Amino acid sequence: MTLDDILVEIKKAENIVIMAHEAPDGDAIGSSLAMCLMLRNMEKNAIVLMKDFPETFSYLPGIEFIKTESEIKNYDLAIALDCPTQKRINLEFIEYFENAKVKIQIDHHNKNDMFADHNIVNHVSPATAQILVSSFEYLGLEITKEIAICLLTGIITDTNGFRNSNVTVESFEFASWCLEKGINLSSIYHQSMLMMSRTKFEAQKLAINRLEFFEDGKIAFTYLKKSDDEELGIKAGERDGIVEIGKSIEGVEVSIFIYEKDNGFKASLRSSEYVNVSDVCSVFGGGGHIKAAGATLNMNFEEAKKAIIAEVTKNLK
Ligand SMILES: [Mn+2]
Repeated sequence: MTLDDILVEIKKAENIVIMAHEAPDGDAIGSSLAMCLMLRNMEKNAIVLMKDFPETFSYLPGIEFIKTESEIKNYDLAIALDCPTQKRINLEFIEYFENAKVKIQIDHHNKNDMFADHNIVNHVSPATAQILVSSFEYLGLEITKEIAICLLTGIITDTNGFRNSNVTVESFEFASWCLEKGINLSSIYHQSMLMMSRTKFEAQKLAINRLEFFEDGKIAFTYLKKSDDEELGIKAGERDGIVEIGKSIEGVEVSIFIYEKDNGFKASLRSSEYVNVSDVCSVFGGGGHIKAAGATLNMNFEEAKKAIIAEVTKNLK
């Protein structure tokens, strides 16, 4: 299960399907498109199966290879990116993963269940895109300008704009290499991190107004309900970044953001210094990274709020 084995599998395959976790973020989209463009440069028939990605990412090269359905049923190779467990692949696409002759996954999540035939998992990498940078370099595959823009987007978004403590020397080295290549880093930073739709702004405004502090200001909590989605017209990705707001406030160790889904609430957690929010989320069957994690709470609002705050409080000590 080395990178060389993966290259062998890629060379053998003709039709390749790529997918990432549902509700795709910048790393999921950027990594998928980078992989797709690389495979197409190798004369492979590759597509990305993905839906509900934020429109602010439509500047990414290769966006035309993102499809929501596939004519091919049995792919030679399926590649899952940025996805810690098979369960997080969009249900509509899971059959294409299951039916593929060979399955590969490349990921950086803390609790990955090694669900593929070949698993490349690096917990300390800040982004799947960054694993792809070193993998492509190791395999001697050319990172074109288009591919680099996708990879850079993944690294920028998953490090929260180079601000999270997961950022590494390699993140900056790649950014610097992109600058040397003439890529407009400032414009990509702006489009991937700062640009927001009007609706996203309204959602943030509402979440800020509702933000409450607990445990002497060490916990920040806010939420959005389904009725807010309907009222404001909130779409996929437009809740991204809300959880970061609480984390930026002085004295806050853990920021919690929950939003209503069909069967309960999805919780997003961020910590600043010492709380392992991946552990907190695993109590509810979720997971993620030490300082950024999530879980689904199959409860009503009051129960969900109480349960998640109680679990975080336990971990503050
Ligand atoms: Mn990621």
